[in-house]
Amino acid sequence: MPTPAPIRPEVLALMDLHPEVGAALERGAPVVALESTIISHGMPYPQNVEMARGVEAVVRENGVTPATIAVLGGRLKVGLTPNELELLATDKNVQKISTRDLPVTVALGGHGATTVASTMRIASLAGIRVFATGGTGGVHRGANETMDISADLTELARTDVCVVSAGVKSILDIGLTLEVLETQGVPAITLGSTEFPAFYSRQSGFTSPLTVATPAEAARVLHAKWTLGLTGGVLLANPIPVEAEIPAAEITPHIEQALADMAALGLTGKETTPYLLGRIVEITGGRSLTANIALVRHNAAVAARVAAEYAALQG
Ligand code: PSU
Ligand code: MN
Repeated sequence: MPTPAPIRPEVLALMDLHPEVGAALERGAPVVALESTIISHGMPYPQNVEMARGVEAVVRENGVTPATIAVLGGRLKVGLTPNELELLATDKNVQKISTRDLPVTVALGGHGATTVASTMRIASLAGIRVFATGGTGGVHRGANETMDISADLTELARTDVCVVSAGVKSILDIGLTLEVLETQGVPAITLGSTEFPAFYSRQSGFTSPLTVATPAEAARVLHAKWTLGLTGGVLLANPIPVEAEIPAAEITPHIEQALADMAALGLTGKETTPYLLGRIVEITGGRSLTANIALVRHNAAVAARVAAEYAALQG
C-alpha cells in the first residue's frame, strides 16, 4: 500500500507543522487542508474568523484533523493556533499569496493568506491529499483580453490534491473554466448531481463533465488516479445545500452589478476576486455571506468524509 512520502527535511525546516496535524499524518489518519485567503480576503471580520473556527469544528466532528494553511513570518504554517486564526482575520499586513508569491513571502519573512493554488502546494508538501474551500478560481469573464486565468487551475493540473469546492462562481466564465480543466487533464466531478454547481446556486446551466454519488466513490477515484500515475489534482464540486442556495435567477443580476462596479473602478489582477466577493455581500445585504459560510461548512464535511475513505483505502 502506498504511504504518504515523508516531508523532505529541507522543507520541514521551513514549516511549522501543528503537533495535532503531525501526529495524524504520522499514523496515516485523515487530515483536511483549509485555505486562508477566504479568511483574510474573502469575508469581513468577525464572520471570517467565526467561519474559520466553525469549519475546523465541522472537520473534527467528522473524526478528521483540520489543517488550516497560511504563511506567517515566512514560515509555512500547517495547522494554526486560535491566535494565528485571529491574526489572519484582522491584520492588514497579510497579503493574498498565490503560487507565484510563495517563495517571496517565505524568503522575506512576510505574512501571506494562501489561495487555493498555494494552499494545495503546501498541503502537498506536507503529505495532505484532501482540501476543502468555498470556491476555486477559474477563467475570468473577458479572459480573452485580460488573460486573467486563476493559478488555481494551473495548480490543479500539477499538484496531487483533491479540492472540494461548491463549483465555480458565475463572476467567472464557467464554460471556459471547465474547458481549461479538461485540457489540463483535471477531473471536474460533481457529487450527487449531473449539473456542475455555481457556488451560490446549485444550477449553472452546465452539465458536469463527471459525477460521483458518494464521498467513498470520490475517494476511489483519487486512489485510481494517483495509482495510475496520473499526477495532478481533482476538483470535486459539491452543490450548496438547497436551504442555503441563492437561485441563479436571483444572484445573476447582483453579480452583473458587481462586475460593472469593478469595471468602473478599473480593478484588475489579484484584487478582482476579493472586490467582487465583498461587493456582492454589500449588494445582497449580507445574504451572499450567509450562503458562502453554509457552503464552506458543507464542503468541509464532505472533504472530511472523502479524506477518511481515502485513508481507509491506503490501508
Ligand atoms: N472564491 C471564494 N472565496 C474566496 C476565493 C475564491 O468564494 O475567498 C479565493 C480563493 O482563495 C481562491 C482565490 O483561490 O480567491 C482565487 O483568486 P484569483 O481569482 O485571484 O486567482
Ligand atoms: Mn487572476
